[in-house]
Amino acid sequence: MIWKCLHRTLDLSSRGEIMGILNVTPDSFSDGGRYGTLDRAVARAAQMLEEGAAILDIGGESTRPGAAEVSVDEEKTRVLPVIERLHCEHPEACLSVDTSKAEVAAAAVKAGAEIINDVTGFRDPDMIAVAAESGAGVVVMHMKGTPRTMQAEPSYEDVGREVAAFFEDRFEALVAAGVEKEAIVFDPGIGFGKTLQHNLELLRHPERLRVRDRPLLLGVSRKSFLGKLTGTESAEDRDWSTVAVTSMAREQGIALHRVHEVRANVEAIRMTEAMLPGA
Ligand code: HH2
Repeated sequence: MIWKCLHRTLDLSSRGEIMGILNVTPDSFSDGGRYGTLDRAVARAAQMLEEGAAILDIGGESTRPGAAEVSVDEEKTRVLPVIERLHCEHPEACLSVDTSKAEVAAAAVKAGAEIINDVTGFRDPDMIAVAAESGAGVVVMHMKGTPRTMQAEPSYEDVGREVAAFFEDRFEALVAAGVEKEAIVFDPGIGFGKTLQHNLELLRHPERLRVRDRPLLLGVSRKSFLGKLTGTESAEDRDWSTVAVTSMAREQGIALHRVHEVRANVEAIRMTEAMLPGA
């Protein structure tokens, strides 16, 4: 199983990869404001690469429920200098931009990003056009509603079926617009318009989310459902429960993991891979 991302191809057939989160926002739920200056963001990125992240996901707008909206210009001002500098100083890193805005995505790819991670799942035709024209890898995430509305009593008849149907629909739209099949990765969007039970149902049956044989990416890192199950109030105390999910998800075949704490999750996937039958 491969993932084509602009200038490189990741081979995920027997090796998963960690995507380190770099939020250059003042208000992200667990690390908001921490990497707000260029030097601090670049230093954090270097640390994550050192710890084994193959991909860095740079985001300039928080998606937490009720977060303030950010203009195109503001988002560009936040993410582009970081991407430009990382592209120059760490050409080995595969850079991803976490955005739902086509203009930001296009500028980020120009600046050196090779992946577009869109939490709205490429519902905007302009985003699809940027993906097709650029040749970037794409992360199609499922979200019910918008960040503002998503946690207002989300309900599904069958969450797994609905998420898989969304992936199928987006796959058709992206491929019809000229995006290569091998550039597409799917993400069930844990916590995006989902209750605790919906999140658990998705995690129990990742095989139901496997659409068109494309890899899955999972973003559970420090999310509130972990706190509900383990009683950890503070997001930073949820790294151990994150690692537990990463290990099990890797065992179930999920290759890509978007996390804040890189080293522990890299070790988790390498250990799991070593124990898989036939390794
Ligand atoms: N989760 C968040 C943001 N982007 N992208 C993908 N593909 N999958 C996810 O699960 C996902 C995502 C939310 O987490 P975080 O970036 O830590 O917080 P915030 O949105 O507040 O910046």
